[in-house]
Amino acid sequence: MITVYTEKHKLRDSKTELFGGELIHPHERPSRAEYIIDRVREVNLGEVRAPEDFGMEPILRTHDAGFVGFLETAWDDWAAEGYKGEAIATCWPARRMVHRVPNHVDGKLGYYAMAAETSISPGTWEAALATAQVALTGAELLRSGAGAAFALCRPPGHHAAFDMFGGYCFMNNASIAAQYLRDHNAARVAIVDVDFHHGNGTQDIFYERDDVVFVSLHGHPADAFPHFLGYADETGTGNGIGHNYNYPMKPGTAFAEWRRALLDGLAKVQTHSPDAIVVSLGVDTFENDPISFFKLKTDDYRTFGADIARLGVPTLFVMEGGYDVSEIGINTVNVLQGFEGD
Ligand code: SP5
Ligand code: ZN
Repeated sequence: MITVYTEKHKLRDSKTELFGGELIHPHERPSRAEYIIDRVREVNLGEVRAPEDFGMEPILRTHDAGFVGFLETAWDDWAAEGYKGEAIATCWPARRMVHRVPNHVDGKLGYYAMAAETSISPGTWEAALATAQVALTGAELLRSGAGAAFALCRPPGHHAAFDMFGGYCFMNNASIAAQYLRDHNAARVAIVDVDFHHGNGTQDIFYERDDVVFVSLHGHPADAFPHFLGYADETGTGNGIGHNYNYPMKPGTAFAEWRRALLDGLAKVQTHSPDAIVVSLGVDTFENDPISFFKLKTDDYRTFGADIARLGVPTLFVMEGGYDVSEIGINTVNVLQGFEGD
């Protein structure tokens, strides 16, 4: 299968992540994509190609224009204040406060952030924009007849909502790709999110819709980030009722149980007969992942890649999380090889 990749991901190289009360070297770092592209090349998965430029229009089908404008200038606005560090939100429109967009960058950061661990650094916007184009290029490959494609996105996207960034994410690459497919002949699309974390952003974007089905397997929000979305009783609203499926699972969940949830979710996907599937592919479900608590092993990734292939629907894989270990390359590519049956 074709991999879409650009070195522009390296422009996202934040120096800080607020973690355990410290500013640490971020888990979401450039070496992640390097491990993955190295493995893609090592196993000769297929052609690696650069993204095309689809401009802003398909991004604004998914994200709020004010939010995207904020991301574009956030670093410059922050630097203009004379602050010494990276841009981190420190205040929020919490319960019973007003949700109006402030003028000051401190207020804007709180308005548009869903979490504080994700610092905005120079180059963040350029990398986020480039990786949205990677996802769109992958979607265009499906539109033009490919049975599968891999969008090696970085930074990841599934925590980014209509008008929020956070969870290491800025724009929702998988959602932008799904919307592109909807706008180009796919009547129904399913997004299957196998990242360890709940895809709160993706759920938010499609929650009222019946044309994009969302299935997410994740650490239970009572125990895991993003903590405030991802319960099993979140099933959609309005036209979207019955089109959102969450599978929260407890600490220590191993592959047998995880796979039962996946197969259940894939059966739900089948009942909606989608024309295309977008897989939000995080491999932070791995037993050695430093911030997660599922227990998947390297061979399990091949097994579930094959499970997804059995649906027989054109599938775009969009990279999400998976941290700090060289196995993220092997595990990610195992899914793709399992899908291809080799
Ligand atoms: C795309 C993606 O995988 N984003 C993940 C964002 C997680 N951010 C908050 C992490 C807080 C982790 N707490 C871990 C406790 C480990 N003992
Ligand atoms: Zn994750």
